[in-house]
Amino acid sequence: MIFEVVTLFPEMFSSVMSSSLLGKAVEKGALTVHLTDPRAFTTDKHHSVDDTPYGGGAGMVMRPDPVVAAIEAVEAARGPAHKILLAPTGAPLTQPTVLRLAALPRVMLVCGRYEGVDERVRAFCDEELSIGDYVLTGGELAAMVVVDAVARRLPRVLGNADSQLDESFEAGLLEHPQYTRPAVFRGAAVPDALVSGNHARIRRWRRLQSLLRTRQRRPELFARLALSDEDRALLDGEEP
Ligand code: 4GS
Repeated sequence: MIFEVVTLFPEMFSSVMSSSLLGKAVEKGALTVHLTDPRAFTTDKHHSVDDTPYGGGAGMVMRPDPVVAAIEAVEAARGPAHKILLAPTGAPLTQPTVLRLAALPRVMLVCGRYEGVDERVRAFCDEELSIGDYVLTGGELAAMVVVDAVARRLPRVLGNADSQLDESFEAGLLEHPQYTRPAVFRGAAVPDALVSGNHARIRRWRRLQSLLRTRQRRPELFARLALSDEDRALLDGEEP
């Protein structure tokens, strides 16, 4: 899949895109990332990409003309893309959204800077996503989060082992606890079920842990679950 990133700071992407799993995905050709700098589309002698807000106030706003010129140049050069603006006003990024994006051939990520982008840029994008309720200095880190989460769901990027690991989250559950050696660490032993060798018992233990954790830590996710008869039986056994 191809990501088109529109950013005033393309250099921010180099280490992330060449490291570990993402680097391998790029080497294999499973993932391509093109970077386009709106500053290259400025027409004034100072190459201005920001300006003061109409109506006054602190900070600067990203001008719409260089951003929209960059968006249009990318599509003219390489074809249409599903265009996403990263901003705190967007819909929250969730794993279902990640899976939806992983099925698209070309996704454009538009990164804002300063106090934000001119409102008129939104009309040139297909959707707006937020990575969480906090304020970043730019949309670049948010765009890298999207690339990372989407890339690991592409065929040829990870082994199936990992797709299975994600299934609980994709089903709206938190992951169960994980353990590796040593069997006892600073007095804390690995739970009996996991060293029992009984695969049905292990599966039930993990399922119950996922359910308990989700109910405890993310009640809003738990409320939306469609519990199976086995889920109810596991939870009933926990609280007689
Ligand atoms: C986010 C966020 C963000 C907002 C960009 C202020 C610079 C900044 N983008 N999810 N202007 N949270 N963007 O904080 O996506």
